[in-house]
Amino acid sequence: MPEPTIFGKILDREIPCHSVYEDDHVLAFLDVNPLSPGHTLVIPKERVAFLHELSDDQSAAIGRVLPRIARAVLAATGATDYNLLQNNGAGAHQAVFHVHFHIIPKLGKRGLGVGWKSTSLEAGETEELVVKIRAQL
Ligand code: DGP
Repeated sequence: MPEPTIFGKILDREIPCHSVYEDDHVLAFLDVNPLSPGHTLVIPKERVAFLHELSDDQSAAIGRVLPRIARAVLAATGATDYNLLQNNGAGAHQAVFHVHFHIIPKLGKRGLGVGWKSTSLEAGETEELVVKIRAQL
């Protein structure tokens, strides 16, 4: 068995958290280092590192409650804007290798800062990618 992640330990009640929601498949709790007040983490109880490893059932369970938890965070903080962030892999800033969704209220300057350096693709690259991705689905 792999060593449990910090979120596995939270699920096992080995370490505490400020829980705001729980059901049979999902736990949500406040981030210990929030980018803004109300920064909440929503995790599946299934212990996998990356979103693409998550079962359809657990994906559905998370999808079902994310908007509800987001509404509660907005109502509690007074925020109207927020980011939903989900990092996969160390190169994509993932630090805890248990799937998690961040709900991050934008409150003035507090919240997620995004560097969005958009690019464009070479001629034909888009069509090629569509073919390749569709072939995998
Ligand atoms: P990420 O970079 O997407 O893997 O974000 C991991 C987040 O988890 C980060 O915002 C801090 C938070 N975090 C790490 N350890 C703990 C913990 O022990 N308790 C809580 N509540 N949050 C944690």
